[in-house]
Amino acid sequence: MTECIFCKIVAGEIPSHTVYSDETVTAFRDINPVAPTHILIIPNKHIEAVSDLPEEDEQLMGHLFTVAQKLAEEEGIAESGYRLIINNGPDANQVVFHLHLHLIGGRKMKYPMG
Ligand code: DGP
Repeated sequence: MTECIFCKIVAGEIPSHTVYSDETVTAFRDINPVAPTHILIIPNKHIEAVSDLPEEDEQLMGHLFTVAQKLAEEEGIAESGYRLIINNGPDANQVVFHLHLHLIGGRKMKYPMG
């Protein structure tokens, strides 16, 4: 798993602007933000995509969302709203194959995307 860029971020081997971390989850600012707040929330363990999520990690997925909720409060976007996105596979343009939840907010977004 050493070639995974997000595993390297978790390990502190490459720099990131980390905004949250605990034993199971790390969150850091996206290198290419599409909105004033754009944070990636990832499991520390390597899971490639939702398609590969083991049933035993259901709780871990829930934790990604409660971390998102906490970060949205900290970013001041809990009231104005935010979008949570998980891209899964080629048609969804998943680029990094380490499961991640995008937390995007701080501007009015188009519906359904953009
Ligand atoms: P996705 O299409 O869901 O796989 O999005 C991957 C996101 O990861 C994309 O918005 C850019 C971001 N990203 C890729 N490499 C790095 C990196 O090295 N550092 C940070 N902070 N973000 C990265």
